[in-house]
Amino acid sequence: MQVRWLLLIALLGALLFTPPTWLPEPVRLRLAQWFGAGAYQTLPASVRSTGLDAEIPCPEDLLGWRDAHNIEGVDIRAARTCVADNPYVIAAVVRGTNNVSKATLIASGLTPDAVEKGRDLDGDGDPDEIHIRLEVVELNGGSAELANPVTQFSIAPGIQPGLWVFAPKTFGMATENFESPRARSILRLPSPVIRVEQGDRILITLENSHYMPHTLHFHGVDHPYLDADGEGNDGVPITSEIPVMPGTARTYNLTPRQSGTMFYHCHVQPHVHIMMGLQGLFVVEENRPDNWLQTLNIGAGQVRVPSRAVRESFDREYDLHYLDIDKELNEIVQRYNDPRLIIEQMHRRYDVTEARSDYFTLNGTSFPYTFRESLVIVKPDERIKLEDDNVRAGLDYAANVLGL
Ligand SMILES: [Cu+2]
Repeated sequence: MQVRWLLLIALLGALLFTPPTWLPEPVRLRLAQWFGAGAYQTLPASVRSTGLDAEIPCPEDLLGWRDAHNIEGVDIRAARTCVADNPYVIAAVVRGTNNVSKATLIASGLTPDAVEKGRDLDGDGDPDEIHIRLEVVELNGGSAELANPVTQFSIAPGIQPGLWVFAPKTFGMATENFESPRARSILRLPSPVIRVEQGDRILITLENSHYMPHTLHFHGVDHPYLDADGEGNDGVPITSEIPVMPGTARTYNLTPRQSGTMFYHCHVQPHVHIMMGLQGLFVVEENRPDNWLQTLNIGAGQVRVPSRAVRESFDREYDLHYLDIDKELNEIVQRYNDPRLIIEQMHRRYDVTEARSDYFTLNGTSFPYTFRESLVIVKPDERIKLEDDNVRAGLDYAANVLGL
């Protein structure tokens, strides 16, 4: 009798740790996330019981996210890095979150309206009406109840500066499971790369889920100063508009005519909000027939569904997002919980002319995590396209701080 019970418990345990393949995909993903071998072992050193455990340099790819996939008819290339993006997110943003199955949507964590794709206006086989919804998420913020920051995103082992990021609209919890304080993979630094096609009619709604006012400003992207209703469309308070207040939303609209790599960011108190992480790449791809784009690249890095124009001339494409972090600024949200005190410290006391670069990040992480997911891997004679925001960020920063 007892042996039978032990066998049953062992069998249940084995099922939870390695969910069988005949279970539906979303169920398997949930089991793997909650009970899988990777659920507990990759916590950053700062939240472990002992400080002596070493982190695994290259965690096992339990969910198979590194492999090439075909999901919803979308060919997603293999990632050669240790840590890769969720392929269900990629499939959902290529097809549109309004066009994929519920199973894919659930596995992606995105809401049905996160990236809506509509009509094909020029009849060339791809959607030209795109509606993106972004929220604002705080990572590594302070909590009156907990000793460690919430929701955690480590830029390097044990290094968790306070961050604000634009994030795609998601459902469910911000952490990866009930036990873990870590942010789920879709919520991270940097803000997602937004990728659109020349001539697309783009609507981008900022749903301000944060306790501070923010806006969206599309730097270098060709867009009208006011929208069709005469409302602010440039994101610059107070000249163009009143900021998007906490709990409210505003939709910006644009039809970019020029292709290129641009930059988007919040324009409220930009000398600090941009440096907190509210900035991302905005890439306008050349118009091609049947050009289904990876509208969001979460965490930047390899573009696993490159555009037609990129595939014509390059073997692979990587987005490179650089951000340097000043501890003095980024720790403010960990030291204070009252938004009034955060505003006072950040907007009045913090002196940006004395800013220091304590950490440098590439695609949201610093060494040694850059080895996990930011490597650009090249074989002899390959042609690789690199999209990078370094010059844009520098110019934009200078323009904002020096009033240029
Ligand atoms: Cu802001």
